[in-house]
Order: sequence, then structure tokens, then C-alpha cells
Amino acid sequence: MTPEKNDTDAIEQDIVHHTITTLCRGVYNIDKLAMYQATAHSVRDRLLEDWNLTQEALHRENPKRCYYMSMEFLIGRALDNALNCLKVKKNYKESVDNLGFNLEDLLVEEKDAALGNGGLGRLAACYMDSAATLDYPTWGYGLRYQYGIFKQIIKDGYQNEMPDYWLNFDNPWEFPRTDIRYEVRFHGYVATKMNEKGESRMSWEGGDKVQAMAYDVPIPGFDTKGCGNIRLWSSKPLNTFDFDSFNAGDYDRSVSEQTNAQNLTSVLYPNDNHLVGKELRLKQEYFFVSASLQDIIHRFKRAKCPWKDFPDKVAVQMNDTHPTLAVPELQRILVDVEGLEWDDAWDIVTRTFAFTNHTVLPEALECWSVPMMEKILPRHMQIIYDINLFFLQKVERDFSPDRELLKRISIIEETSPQQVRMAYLAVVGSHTVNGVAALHSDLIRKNLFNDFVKYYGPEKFINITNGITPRRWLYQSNPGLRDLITKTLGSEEWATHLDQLEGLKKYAEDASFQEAWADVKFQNKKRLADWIKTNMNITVNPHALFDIQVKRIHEYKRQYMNILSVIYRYKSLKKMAPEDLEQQVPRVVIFGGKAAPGYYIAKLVIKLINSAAEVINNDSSIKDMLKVVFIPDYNVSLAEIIIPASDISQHISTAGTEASGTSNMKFVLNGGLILGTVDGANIEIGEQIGEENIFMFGVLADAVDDIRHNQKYHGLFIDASLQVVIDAIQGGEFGDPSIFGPLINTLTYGGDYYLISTDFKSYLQKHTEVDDTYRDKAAWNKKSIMCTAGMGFFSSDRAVRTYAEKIWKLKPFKVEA
Ligand code: CJB
Repeated sequence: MTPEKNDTDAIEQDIVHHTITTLCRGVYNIDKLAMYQATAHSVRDRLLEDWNLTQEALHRENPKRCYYMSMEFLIGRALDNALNCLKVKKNYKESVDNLGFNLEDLLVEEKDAALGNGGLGRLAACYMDSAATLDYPTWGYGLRYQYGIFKQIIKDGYQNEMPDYWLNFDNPWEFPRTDIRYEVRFHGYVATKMNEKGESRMSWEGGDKVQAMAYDVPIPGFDTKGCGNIRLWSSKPLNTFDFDSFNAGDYDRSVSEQTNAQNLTSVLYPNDNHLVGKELRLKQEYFFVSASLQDIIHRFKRAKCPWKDFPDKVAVQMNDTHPTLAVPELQRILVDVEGLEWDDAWDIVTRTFAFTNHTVLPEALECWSVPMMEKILPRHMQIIYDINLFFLQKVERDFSPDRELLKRISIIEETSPQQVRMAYLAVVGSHTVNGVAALHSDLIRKNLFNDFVKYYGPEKFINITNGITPRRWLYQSNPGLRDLITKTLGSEEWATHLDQLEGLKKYAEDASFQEAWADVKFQNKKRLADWIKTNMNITVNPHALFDIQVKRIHEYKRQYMNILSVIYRYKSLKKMAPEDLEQQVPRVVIFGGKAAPGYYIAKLVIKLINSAAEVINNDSSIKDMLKVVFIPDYNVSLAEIIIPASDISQHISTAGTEASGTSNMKFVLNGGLILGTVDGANIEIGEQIGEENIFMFGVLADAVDDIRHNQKYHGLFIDASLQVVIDAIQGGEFGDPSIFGPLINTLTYGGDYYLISTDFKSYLQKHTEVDDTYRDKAAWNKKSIMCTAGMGFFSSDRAVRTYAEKIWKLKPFKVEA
């Protein structure tokens, strides 16, 4: 693209051209959606030039590449990001303006690509952004769900789920690759066959086949000609139509294959940190790894390198255990299809894969029943048994013959029926395993993978603390702060060198800088307050302290504890004399997040928040000192409005349960303070920004087991403050108390597994400290500046660079114009 191509006149012409040709519309009869589409198509033309340039160069030079396999990519909207990356936003704004539209109005017409549940999927999207920006030859592989995460609707305070029809309109950000298709088999049987060399080999035969078709999603790098790619697979029927059934009048059957095949990639499983052992999910996982590996191998074979060089050309990162079937699948291809010896094949496999663990929660660890695996993937089950046998033999021979140890470390769990422990398979099949924050990596070394650490040695188990892309999470979502930082530091280089934010520290006590800083925050709070007014008809005061907790609703994340503390605050405000009430710091407590549709307790938490909000927001006696808002359908685009508006955000998981958290990083990057437990990446955030700038409370991870044990045998201690709240709920102050019975029971009769009663008092104390600090505006502003200034470490650029250097052994591959 020549520079003139990005002149405003040329851009206008392009948009008009796409209106007439791509959309087949007259320019004088065009609404916002169509204008968005025409604009998006013209931006994509520019992006595609970079995409082609990059992919052609990669094809030509054939450097080592990394493939990031993830069942989830929570990308969000693409247009604004592309405009920023290509550095054409200013001109587009002007061109769109000349055509009678406002660019900001068009941006919101785009539907989020919401192919993920929460942190894990969003992390994958941030990593793709950084890999492209840093010119690492990295592709994502995933599934093209027709329905992403459900749309959350709140009705009478309860969560209702609606399908996410994200592909209803044309999607300019994906390219169907009708020529890139692979067959994927399920079921069938295993036979013995002679290969070309006359050796006897196992062969997976029969069964049903579906086709995987590729869709490419370009991932622009920021300020580089390089453009990355996420290749998503969509299932298609192999034979589209059964004419025999059709002719025999059996119309349903004639299209049944088509329907079955398409169903495979229809919908994203809406569970976060929770395994659902469904057959369709297992099929999705295999479909995904089979298609991806066929594609990777096809590309590898073009260069005619020997198989032993495969790990020098290919690194595969498994994003959690969801892609772990790739381990037995590559082994199967190498041994059964390519005729390699088992040990040679296994050497290649274990030099290729690496595995990221994202959770220690037992309910989230994938285990597949052996009978189900045998039915759907009979050859893989045999291979997994063999991998396990050879592994256990080695452990016994080289390390310890202890039966108990061998039982503990076995990939197969001897339950009835037997289960395949996917995390163990991933460890055994990978050269490197990483956790996602320092504490989390320590915990997996000490607990989940302890036997493996002893056997393999500690080097195999490393930590790479998560990161977030500063492009989406500051540059794009917080233009006010972006411009202030750029003006202060003298350039925008910080967007790709986030450590440069350090340069803000010297202005932390500068009164006029503080004023400018605080004004940006106020404008962002106003933007959110306006959104809440327009969309929810609730009035909130932007001068109040904005206290935000947005994330998946889960017992371990303790939104329940948050709403209990809000009720406590409400009860306290109600008791106050008018002159005391006036002295309080007004608060707006904002919640957002989806609960898995089958997660009953999490859905009750949503109901309690909404019921409490209803009472509190309509109680004039507390003089607007407290407002509660549950923002429905929390997603990436809403996060971009919500996060820059926080004074305080809450990350209050029971110590040891949140692997890292990444929204904590986003809030702090945007100058929001944190109220958090000593968990996940909160700890490292405190170290980076200074412990005096973070509000931490609660028990430590290594105390949790003992406390649970004590609670079990000696009962709970319910503090008076917590009892006030329980009494209020049970007394019907927030509606029919029987509704909340099961929720209260998780505390009183359920043993309080997440230690709310233990942490409640210190949590309330921290809230008071937050209020007191907020009264001193200069002190607060200084902390806020120090927050942003200390966040350089949490750029996903740092994280991806570490993966590339320590795990993938990958070098940047710079594309020249
Ligand atoms: N995580 O979002 C998910 N889903 C899972 O099934 C397991 C873990 C989250 O991954 C994030 C990225 O590493 C972490 O920051 C977060 O703590 C973890 O819950």
C-alpha cells in the first residue's frame, strides 16, 4: 500500500467503493451498520496486504514457527484495534466524518468475537497481539464456534441465557479458506496393516468422518508490517446429502449427516474453570487438534526436512489441557502413518509440545473416562496406555519402585470407570510446563505436579507470569490517559515498551499532573455513568468512589463476599446519624460477569446482587451514599469502558485459588487501585507498584488447608458483622429469604469452603482503609499514578518474549515492506 492510499480522499473512495460493490448499497441510503461494514472492509484490504506479505515471507524463508493451540480466543472487536495498529485512525475518522458519520458510532456496531469464557481465552488473544507486534512467527489454532459465549440477560434479578448470534451479519475479519480442508475421524476400530516398508503397523479404520474447513483471522501487529493469524476450524459434512434417503422420502435422514457434522463446532462450552465431561466436548477437542496437526504437518512437509527436524521447525504451546490429545495424535501419525519407531516418534513429540497450566481447582482438571475415549478414539486410547506404560516403567527403573508413587503419577486413574488425567498426559508429553503467576507456579510444583517435579527435576516446571496487551487495554480503551502519558513521556513508544511508564513516577507528586490525571479518571467515570444511565436507567454519581468487580461469577472468586460486605455497609449507613452519614465517602459498587448456565450457586449470587441493588438503590434514607449496579452481559467491549473507570477494583479469591487473574493487571494499568487477597498475580503487582499502593487482606495460601481442617472439626466462627448480614437476608430484607437459603447454607452448613467467614473481618477493615485513603485526594492520585507507572512488567510483550526465548526457542521474523 503506498502512503497515498491512506490519504483521507483515498479512504473515502474505498469506503464508497465497498458500499457499492461489497454491500450492494447506494451511498445515500446507508445506515450505521452498513457504514461500519464498508469501513471495516476497506480497513481489512489494508490489513490483508500485510497479511499476505507476512505469510509469503514465512513461506519463502521457512523459519521455526510457534503454534498456540487454544480452544478459546476471546478477541472482542477488531476494527478499532486494526485502525490503531495500522496507524490510520485519525485519517479514517476524518473520512468517515466527511461521509456524514461519526467513527466512534460505527465502532460499536461491530459484534464482539466472543469465542471464549474468560481469562484463559482473553489471555490467548493478548498473546496473539503481542506475538504479531513483536514479529514472532506465531499462529493461533482454535475453533470457529457459530455461537460464542451466551448473551446474558437479567430478568427479575436472575441470569437468563440467550444465544450469541455473532455470525448473523457478514464478518469482515475472517477469511474462509475453502481450499484448506482436512478429514477428521471418530469411532471406528484398530487393525494391523503392513506399511510401505513391509513393517506391521496399527491402523485406525472405519468410523465416521467429518471435514474441518479453515477460516483465517488476521491479527495485526502494532506499528509493524508483520501480521499474525489465528486459524479457526469449522466442521462441515463430508458428504453433504444422502440421495437414497431423500428419494425414499426420509428427508430428515437425508440431511442428518450434514446437521451432525455442523453441530460439532456450533457452540462454545460455557464453563470456566469447570470440566463438563460431555462426549461432544471430547469430539471438539479431538477435531481441533487433528485438523491443526494435519495443517502443521502439511506445512512442515513442504520443506522436505527429515522428521527429526520437526521440533526445530515447530513449537506447539498447549493452552491448558484442552489440546492435550495432540500428544497421542502426533505420536499416532508418526508411528502408524509415517512409520517411525515408537521411541524416535516420542522424542519428536516431547521436543515439540509445551503445556501451560491455568488452574489448580480440582473441578477444572480434565479427566476423560476410558470407555468414552475407547469408543470415540480407540487408537488414541491404546497409545495413551502405551505412553503411560513406558513412562511408569521408566519411573520405576530410574527413580523409584514405590507402588504408591506409581499409582499417584499414573496417567490413568484407577477409578471405576478408569479416567485419563489429561494434565498428567500433558506433563509427560511436554518438554516444559509453566504456571501463570509466581504463587501459582509454586503451588503446582508443590502440589499438583509434585511427584513429576521430583522425577523430572525442577527445570521442566517454570513460571511465566501472565501479561496483557497495552494496546487494547490502555491505548485503545483509555484515549484520555493514553494522550496524557504520551504527552508526558514525549512519545508513544511506551505502547510497545511498557517499562517506559516508569517515567511517570517523577510526576507522581506534581500537583498539576495529578490534576490532569484525576480529570482523565473522572471523564472515564462519567463515560461509564452515562453508559449505565442510558442502558440501565440507573443514575450514579461520577464523584463517588467507583468500586468494581467484573469477572466470571464463581464461588472461589467470592463475589458473594463482596455483596455481603455491601449489605453490611448498607446496614451501617442506615444506622448513622444524618451528620455522620454526610461525612461518608459515597460509593458505587459495580458488578459484572456471567455464571455458567448450570452453576446454581453462582446464579444465586447474581440474584442476591440484584435483589440487594433493588433495595439499596431505592432507599432514599441513605442519601445516595451507596449504589449497586450489576452490568449485564459483561464482555470484552464492556470491559473497555468499565476498566478505565475504576477507583478500586476487587480481586478477592480465596488465597491459592486464582491462578493469576489478568483483569487485576488491566485495572492497575489504567490507574485503578486494587483491593485484593494475597493470591495469583496480585502479589507480583504489589511488588512492582509498591506494597503501599495496594490494599491486601486475608489469610495466606499456605494457611488455607489448616483452616479448612479446623472448620471441619471445630465449626465456623461467624463474626458479629457477618451475622448482621446473614440475619438481614434471612429476615427477608432483600426479598423472599427462601430463595437465598442454599446460598447462605454454603456458609453455615456447607463448611464455608472458600473461607468467607475467615476473611470477612479483615476485608471490612480494608474497605474502611480504602474510604479513608480516598478522602485524601492528593495521596490517592499519587497512588493511582504509581499504579500505572509500575505496570511495565505486566505487558503481554514481556510474557510472549519469555515464552519465545525460554520455551519455543523462537526468533522474531521481521517483514519488510
Ligand atoms: N482460567 O479462564 C480460565 N479458565 C479455566 O478453565 C482455567 C483457568 C483462568 O486463566 C487465566 C489466564 O491464565 C488466569 O489468569 C485465571 O486465574 C484463571 O482462572
